Amino acid sequence: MQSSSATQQNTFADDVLRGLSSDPKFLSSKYFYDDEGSRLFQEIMKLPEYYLTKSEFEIFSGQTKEIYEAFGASSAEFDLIELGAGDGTKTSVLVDYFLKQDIAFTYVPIDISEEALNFLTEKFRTQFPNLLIQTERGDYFRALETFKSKSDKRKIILFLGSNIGNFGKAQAQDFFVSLRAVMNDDDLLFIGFDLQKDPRTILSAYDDSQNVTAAFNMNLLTRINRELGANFILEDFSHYASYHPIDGAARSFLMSRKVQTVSIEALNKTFEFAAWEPIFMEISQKYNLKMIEDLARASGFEVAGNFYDNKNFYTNSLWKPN
Ligand code: AVI
Repeated sequence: MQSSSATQQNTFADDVLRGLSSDPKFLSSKYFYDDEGSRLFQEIMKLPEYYLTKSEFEIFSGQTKEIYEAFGASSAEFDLIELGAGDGTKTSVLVDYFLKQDIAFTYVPIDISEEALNFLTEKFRTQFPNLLIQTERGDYFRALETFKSKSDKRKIILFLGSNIGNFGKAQAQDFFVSLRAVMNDDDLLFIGFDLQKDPRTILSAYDDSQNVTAAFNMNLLTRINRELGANFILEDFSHYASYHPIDGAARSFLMSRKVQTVSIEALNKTFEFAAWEPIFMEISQKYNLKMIEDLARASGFEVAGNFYDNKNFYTNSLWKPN
């Protein structure tokens, strides 16, 4: 039997093979987050151009009481479930407020990464010694199912950080349909959506002046070199970001600056690149309110309320099953 890390390696190799054999070529942004990628994402969140994290934090810190009330958090004991552990900065604002209201709840971060869960648990245990924490490791749906068999309390599920934006439209709907299937009628879902706005504001969030986003994308080539024995020369690729105001999608590409051949040992294969051929790296979908409402309805939910930052750059949308 393969160890789980060997299995993960195969999936990575399979996905790289599929992506680089396609026309147009693509790589999945879910592989951005090795140690260096996670560090670079922390840097991105601090960039002046990357407004998303600041907007969501402003909502959480400026409207904590309103969010608490909308959750109906005082009525009965509940589980506060977070999909994707993150660094907990936004969630800690809610947790702090909830603890001060003296309500009974358990915080349940779910993540595929053991390290991310350990980091967050450590941080929250120090910050909130009285908080009940139960971690679930694994993919979101399986972990939710497992957790459901351990607790029959009402569930409030957080999916923050505009992570839904990294799914295409059909994939986003499939995701919410699957989530609805494991939710009870009185559970709630609280989602972070980045909103459509001045295209220049969006574009500069993905094309920052310090080139951190470029390094974040390039790091996936470094990861493929290291883990799959490839020979990508980073200088022969350049990062290109676009925003398309009709479909509301920001997209990142790595452009091959010249005709070149890259070989990947683990795949026993070479890949040809034409001059200025793109590798599609990531979608960051931006929403408007109609898109959010349509998506909720199509996935078996209705929008119970939206919370906005002062600039209307971002919304945290509260959905209930219908
Ligand atoms: C994690 N995700 C929501 C980020 C985004 O905005 O799409 C990832 C990212 N890519 C480039 N900058 C940030």
